[in-house]
Amino acid sequence: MHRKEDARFLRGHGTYVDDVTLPGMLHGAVLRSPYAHAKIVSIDTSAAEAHPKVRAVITGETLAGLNLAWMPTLSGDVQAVLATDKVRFQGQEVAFVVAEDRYSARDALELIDVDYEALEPVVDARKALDEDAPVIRDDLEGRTDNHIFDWETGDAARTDEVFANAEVVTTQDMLYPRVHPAPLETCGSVADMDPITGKLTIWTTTQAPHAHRTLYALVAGLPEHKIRVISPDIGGGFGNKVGIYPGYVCSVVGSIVTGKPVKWIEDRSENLMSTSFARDYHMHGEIASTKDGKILAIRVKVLADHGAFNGTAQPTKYPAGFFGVFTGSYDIEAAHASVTGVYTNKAPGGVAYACSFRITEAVYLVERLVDVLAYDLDMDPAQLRMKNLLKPDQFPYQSKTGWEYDSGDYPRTLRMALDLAHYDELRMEQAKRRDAGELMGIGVAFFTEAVGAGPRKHMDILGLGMADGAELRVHPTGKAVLRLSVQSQGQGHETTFAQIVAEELGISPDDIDVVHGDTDQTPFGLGTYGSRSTPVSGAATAVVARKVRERAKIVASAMLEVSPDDLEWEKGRWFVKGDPAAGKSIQDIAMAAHSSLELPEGVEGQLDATCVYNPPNLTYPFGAYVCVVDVDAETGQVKVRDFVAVDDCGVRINPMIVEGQVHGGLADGVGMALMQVMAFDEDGNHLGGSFMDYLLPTSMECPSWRLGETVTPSPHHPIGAKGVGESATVGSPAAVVNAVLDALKPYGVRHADMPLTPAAVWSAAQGRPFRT
Ligand code: PCD
Repeated sequence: MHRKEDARFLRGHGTYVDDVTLPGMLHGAVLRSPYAHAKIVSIDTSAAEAHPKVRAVITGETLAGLNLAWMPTLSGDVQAVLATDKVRFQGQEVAFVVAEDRYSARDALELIDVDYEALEPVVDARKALDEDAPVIRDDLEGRTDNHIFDWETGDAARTDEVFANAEVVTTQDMLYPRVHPAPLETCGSVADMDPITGKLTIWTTTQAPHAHRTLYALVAGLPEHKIRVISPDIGGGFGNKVGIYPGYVCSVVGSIVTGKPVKWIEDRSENLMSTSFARDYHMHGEIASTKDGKILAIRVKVLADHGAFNGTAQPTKYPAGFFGVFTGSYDIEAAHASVTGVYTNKAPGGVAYACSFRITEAVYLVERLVDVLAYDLDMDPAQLRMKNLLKPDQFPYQSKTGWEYDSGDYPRTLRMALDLAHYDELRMEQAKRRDAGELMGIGVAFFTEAVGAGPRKHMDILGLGMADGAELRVHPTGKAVLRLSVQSQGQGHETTFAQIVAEELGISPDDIDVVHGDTDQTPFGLGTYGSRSTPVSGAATAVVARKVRERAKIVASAMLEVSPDDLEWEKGRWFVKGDPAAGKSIQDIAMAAHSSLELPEGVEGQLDATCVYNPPNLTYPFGAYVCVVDVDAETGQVKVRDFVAVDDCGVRINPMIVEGQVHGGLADGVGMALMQVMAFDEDGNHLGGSFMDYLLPTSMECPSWRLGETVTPSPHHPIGAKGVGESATVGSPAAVVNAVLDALKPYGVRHADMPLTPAAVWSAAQGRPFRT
């Protein structure tokens, strides 16, 4: 089925936040810090206030008066909305100007005079805990260092024991560099405080409208029923739009102060420099095995750079997200990880950019370690994986770090990927090319993800449990409207969620309207990220449709004058067992439910139902990827020649959408592996503030993806579906990096960090003899 929403998107009729225009609307702009670390001595706003088109200038001091200068982050830290004492990263929000138009607002920023006293910045996370490192968060009482948290998982003693007795121990340091979700649409909001009703309406770029509303209520003390958050069409989220940014809060304050609606839309550089980054994990990994390649244990120490405020996104109990799945897809004896988080003078974040809370880092770690082990043992990396993959009869599988993988047949999926790629022939071709002095690499990666957060008893964000809802109304004529707590940013929910209802009730998906992204119109829920919409709200949707079906059964029994027990369901109708001609369609039943028909016990006069779904477990999609690259030995340029991706996300609701999701994620992976990094100089200047410096992959750098699929339904999901939105971003970077390093093997290169730019590849191979 084609995407219903494309009818408006392809014609340019989407409505994004920047398309919202209200009568009398004013425009806001943010003044940002040029320094990574500096004391604010004074701020003079008088010249800006005198600008004829300026209506208000808001500073940290203004906000402090309202008790809004600081706001909570997703991790229970606080973040400055507008800086009062110090600036702690380049691009930090310092003042907010509200003017009659966007240009005047920007012009007036230049009239604000801020006197800064530069301080030494902490740029390298590895130096953040040095004795003499400047303390970044002196706003926090009693703070004398830049340490945020220590967290560990697994069994340290048992892991040490297995390592001590292992025949082979392989060690590798690796960096998962700081990257950015970089959605095409930047962040923004239009805030409208109605001075008469006291109702605040915010159109905003959010992946979690309900959570935002509750937070505005709690933080600003506004009554929750007087706040309406509307997340209209969103031009990509990728985790960038989960949290609340200072600009959103400023637009709200701007509207309260001026009594007019205030629009704030970020530009590209602001988005790249100040909104949530992802990754930035320095990992020291170790893998123990037997001489013939049976993996026994994995041990890892991580130093996590969280920037100036701990704004990382994850359920409360998991300060390192779901990094605990770093044991990957393998049957091992013991595992242990420890993660230390530190502050640096960089933008806050640590969002799950196409990653269910640090799973991307975890998968990269284990898949690089397995390849490094293959290198050391001189084994084929595909065979080494095959030897160690979990077997189908081990599911549900209890991992050594406490995760219960729901279902899988890993060897079948890997075999399919290798077959599709013609793996054996590729290895033969590679041998020939190496003889001819050419660099060709074949990279294999296998991943398991944990998506669909989460069981409410284990998972919450800022105290809000991670269940999600769905409401289904069936109109008298049998058309339906489904209201969801999750919010699409391009994933196609208006199509797939209608398809779930259609499948359960036999109403055409075209007759089902999906409503989302408006807190006044939808049930409460925590929103869309971590590929949780299908696992959680998708389950709620199936359950709610089944409730409607059960109500319809009771109505049908009254219509047909038989007992409900004598009815049988076929898609779209209830009929009398043994008499298929005597039946009523769901449309007939909907009309009858609203008619004067005397209804039996169990229905009140309509079919509508609601559901809040509290998932019993996460879902565990998985996949096998094979990447083939050619590397130019002279320039270091990598060309991705072929890419095979076999994904298993359980039952696929819309195969075309799933393939689109995979295509997008694979492109993401090529970007991270080969060209993207948020770099900083030693003063903390951001070096990736535009798409000229922070490179996004285009079709030019991507091959024509070749996809395969296996289907292992999730046993606990009502329709057997697992999430898929982030799978390819999680699995592909390791495949690309493994391929490039496989190409460089003749030079004796065992590891090099992402991004493998031509310069990085070229220098990795320097000084090593290789026949040409
Ligand atoms: N599906 C189907 N089947 C299955 C699964 C799934 O069909 N089995 C489909 C659904 O329904 C949707 C999609 O597919 O439509 C997806 O899903 P999921 O997986 O559930 O997910 P979601 O929740 O919906 O979403 C989310 C994701 C994420 S998370 C991300 S990053 C990204 C992805 O999604 N983002 C985005 N993808 C995408 N796409 C687009 N277009 N855009 C965007 O933005 Mo995070 O955490 O936020 O970082």
